[in-house]
Amino acid sequence: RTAPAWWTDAVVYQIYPRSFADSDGDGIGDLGGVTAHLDHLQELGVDVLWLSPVYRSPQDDNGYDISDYQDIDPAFGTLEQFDELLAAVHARGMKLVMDLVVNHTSDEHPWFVEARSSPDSPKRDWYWWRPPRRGMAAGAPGAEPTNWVSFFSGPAWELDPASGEYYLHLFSRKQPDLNWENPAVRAAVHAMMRWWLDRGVDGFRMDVINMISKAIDDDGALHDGPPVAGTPYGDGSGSYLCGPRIHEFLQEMHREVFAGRDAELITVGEMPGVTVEQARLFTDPARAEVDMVFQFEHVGLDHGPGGKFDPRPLRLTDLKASLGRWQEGLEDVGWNSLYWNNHDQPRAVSRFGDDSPEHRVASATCLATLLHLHRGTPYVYQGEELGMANAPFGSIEDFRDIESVNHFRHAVAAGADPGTVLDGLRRAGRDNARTPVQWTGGEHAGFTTGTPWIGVNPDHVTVNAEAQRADPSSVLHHYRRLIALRHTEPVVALGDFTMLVPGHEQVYAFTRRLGDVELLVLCNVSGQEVRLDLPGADGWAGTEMVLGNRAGVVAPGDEGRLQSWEARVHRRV
Ligand code: TEU
Repeated sequence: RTAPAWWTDAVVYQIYPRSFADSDGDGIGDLGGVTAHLDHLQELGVDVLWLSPVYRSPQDDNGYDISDYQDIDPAFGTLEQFDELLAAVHARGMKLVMDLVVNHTSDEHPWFVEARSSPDSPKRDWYWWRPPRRGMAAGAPGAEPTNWVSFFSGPAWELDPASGEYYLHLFSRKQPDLNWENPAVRAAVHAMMRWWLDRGVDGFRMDVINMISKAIDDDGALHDGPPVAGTPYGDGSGSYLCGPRIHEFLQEMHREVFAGRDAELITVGEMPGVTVEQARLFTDPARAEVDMVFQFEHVGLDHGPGGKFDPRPLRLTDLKASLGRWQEGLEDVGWNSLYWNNHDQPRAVSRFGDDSPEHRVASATCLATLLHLHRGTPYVYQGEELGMANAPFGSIEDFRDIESVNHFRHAVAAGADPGTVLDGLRRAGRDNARTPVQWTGGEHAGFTTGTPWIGVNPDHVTVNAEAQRADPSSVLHHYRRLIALRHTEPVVALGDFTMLVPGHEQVYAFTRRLGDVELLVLCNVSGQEVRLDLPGADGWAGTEMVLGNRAGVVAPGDEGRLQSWEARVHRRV
């Protein structure tokens, strides 16, 4: 048995640079802002920083549309500033992971510019070009090569009038999909990745990496998917999620890029729709693909019949069943990543907790404890460590995100009530996670001296890093304690996981065990006090409480009483 990988007891912190900190007063966060706040991250205790894209980009999707993989966007700084940041991160004993966005490029990337210039261009086949549907005129309604809907509303195909052909874009029309069937595309991506590793970066978070292999016929044809209710489109995910060559492509990437140096690196594949069974294959070290994946099951449980913008209440029992199945599924092979939110998801405290003044701190720290005590590598999204909440967006003009803006336009054009659509965006829109990090209670929350590119949440007056640094009972201090616990107590990283009371509607409870050491984790995921008899929890009376989020000690014999949103970790040997 080999020693556990270094990242098993690591905590990763995600930086969305645009919204982290602005150092030059243009209202957009930048690399200088990250460098200036490394103390905050070091004090938090995180081991790895994952930087959302900072490459040169027209910023149609805030940097997930890349026009030069080997340069920094001027809005974020320069390559020299990047090198300074990397050196500063390493000097503090932390690592830096880049976002790798290679399912698609920007339509302004020279590869695509060349591909578009002529059907005879040698780069033409680097993307997915197809003629109109048989018997239909280019541009006619429904003439797209397949019926696939784009993630950002409307068809996943854009007509290029010059050639009369369409190109595929699963995301925005400014994000054409690369054709991974072409070996030259793969070689170019591998070379670019090696260039970053040679520069000193410590790994990659791979954007929608399970979409790079598309199912095609022998003659190259792509196929329609089942209809999507309420739209003229179809769901193509059966053709592009974990497609036929995905494992081959990832194994090839590992051989070409990571082989020989993977022990020091961390790789995580973002994989919408991935199942536990697939994740076992992707993360089995013997297969040499990726270290861990981001799965989406638990962040889909509150999607209603109308999708993510039609949320429904989450049942705690469903959450336990889902997370529990992932714990079990990856217990003997592979590894989990653990997250509540990121730049694409609403804020955790607003979604899974309660962001009212009465419950914000307790629910944010309860959720944090619950997640970080699972087996897997936890990811903290910027501001989560402060209990930052969803934003009180007014009108559609307050939104910046292409997904939200497009959804509003399409839904309203299709006859939906604008107020209802806005409610959905307020609950689930990605901009909730993209308001500036709240450093102080002062102007623009200390994020910028200029005009922020998106509104600052007015609650920064009370919720901010400066205030929390001075308050030992703050969300920030709780995250520090949680992260420190993972670093000092091996059972947190490596212990077995056993779910308790799976049918309980309020309490999320489990044990972890490594050798003789056992932890009991009790979380009241509700605003009401609860008293429970824990089957299988005898022998915990009077045990040491190593972490808790509510004041007071537990009286012997009263272990089963949990205050609203209380979370406790007990330890015994
Ligand atoms: O997101 C992939 C993804 O499938 C979704 O989470 C997506 O953000 C959207 O919300 C679907 O409804 C990744 C990035 O994280 C995201 O920011 C990018 O917009 C997207 O890929 C395209 O690069």
